[in-house]
Amino acid sequence: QGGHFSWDKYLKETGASAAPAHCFRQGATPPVNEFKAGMKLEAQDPRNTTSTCIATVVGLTGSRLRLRLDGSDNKNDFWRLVDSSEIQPIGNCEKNAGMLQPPLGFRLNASSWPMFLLKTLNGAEMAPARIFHKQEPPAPEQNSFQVGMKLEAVDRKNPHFICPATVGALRGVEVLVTFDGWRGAFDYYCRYDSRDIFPVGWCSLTGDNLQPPGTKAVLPKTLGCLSDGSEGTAMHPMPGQPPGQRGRKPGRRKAKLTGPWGQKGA
Ligand code: MLZ
Repeated sequence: QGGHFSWDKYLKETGASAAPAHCFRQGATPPVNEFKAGMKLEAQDPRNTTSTCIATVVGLTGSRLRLRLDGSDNKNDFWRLVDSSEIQPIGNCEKNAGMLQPPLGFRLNASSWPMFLLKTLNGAEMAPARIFHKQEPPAPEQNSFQVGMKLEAVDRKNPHFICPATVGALRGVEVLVTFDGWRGAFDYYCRYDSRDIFPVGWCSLTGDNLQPPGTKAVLPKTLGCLSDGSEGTAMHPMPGQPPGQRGRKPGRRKAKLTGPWGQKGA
């Protein structure tokens, strides 16, 4: 739970502060996850958001579900919070006069979809309606993030990971999520009310495994955990670093991260 990373120590050492809870579109306590692997539900196809598909819970992590669309492959799993409005009990689509659709990349001939649907639902364990949450938490009225605030965020390139991050910039209703220790390689802009960003401490409440920061660190010069001037144990160089914007130039004053949050990438 939370690995060896300690926000307490990290915030002290970085002199940063956590974005207050009211900035986020997340409840004060994470939503209870009563789903089980194997349960089926309806989900919007993330690659074709007008389609409602059948999905199977293939994993659980904290308040999130790892979902796989029935009839799809195992390369396009996606994660949703249990209180996401993008998941519904089976039957909801039909109730609203909709039609269940094959996922983008349906592995069979389109004409076999009706029979596939019948078979996939026959005898399936359907997630009961009572374990769904009635609604998503309301969005805060405005973007009240500030540059420099810390948070926990889904790494959208590796969406099973939630990682320590910092608000890098603000752009109207958008927030630049920058991942600590990764020199920009995983950064993205999202709306301030995105469900992919969480207050500091979220993962320790849900039981999610918060990843430690990377070792391609952008650290204040005064940081107590900088030591011998050698490169840390980062996995590989990060592409796309705009010169002079973030981090150190290669070959200059490199930092080794020896803090209590560990040194391993993933
Ligand atoms: N170990 C992998 C994943 C990095 C995840 C970073 N998250 C901000 C890599 O080095 O690509």
